[in-house]
Amino acid sequence: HGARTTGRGLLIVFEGCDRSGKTTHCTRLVSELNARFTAQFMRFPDRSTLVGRMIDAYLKGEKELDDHAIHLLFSTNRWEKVDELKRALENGSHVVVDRYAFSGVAFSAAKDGMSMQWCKQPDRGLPRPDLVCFLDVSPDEAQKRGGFGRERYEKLEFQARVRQNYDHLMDDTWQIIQTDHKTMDQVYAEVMAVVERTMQSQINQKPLTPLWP
Ligand code: FDM
Repeated sequence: HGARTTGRGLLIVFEGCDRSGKTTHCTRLVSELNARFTAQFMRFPDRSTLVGRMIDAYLKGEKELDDHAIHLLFSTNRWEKVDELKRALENGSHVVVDRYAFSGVAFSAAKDGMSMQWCKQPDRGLPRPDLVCFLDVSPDEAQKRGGFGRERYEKLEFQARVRQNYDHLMDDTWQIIQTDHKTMDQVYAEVMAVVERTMQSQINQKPLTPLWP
């Protein structure tokens, strides 16, 4: 059966600020991986669940929630999907995830009075990704790409604080891909290169470990 994986699939997470191109590259990666393996797409927040609908209302400004409460809902939204996620990986499917616990911490901790340490706690124990693809975009470039939409966090100064928080979450599973002044295809080629490298390093099938060490 050729290139099909025999062990667990890879957990590949995409992170980055708004307008970094995460969703575009996630979608393309899933379809290209599916030509050679089995791959599945997930995204957080998953707005289709009951909890996800509350998050959606919050992001659209239709609902007010305490900063701690919305943080815990974002985390709950991941925990309600963790069985599905683990099952897919154990069945040998790669899973490509558009935002994960790192967004949870980077965004919530950008608010006054919310510490990184407090924010990390509810996501402790989630499966740790094999690769975090961080798509970096400068605020200037993000503006040029059509500016920000109307959702709650889509403001320049807030995004700058989020970007700083990401710096504190990076470890050796992260690959930073600069997207400024590059075409979609150029960025995608870099994404594919780091995914291929991760596949090589996962050839001896390291088991899943929990966040955060
Ligand atoms: N976001 C996303 C959070 O604040 N916490 C989280 O845990 C997650 C997963 O939700 F502004 C924020 C990030 C973004 C918003 O994300 C919606 P999408 O990717 O634009 O749907």
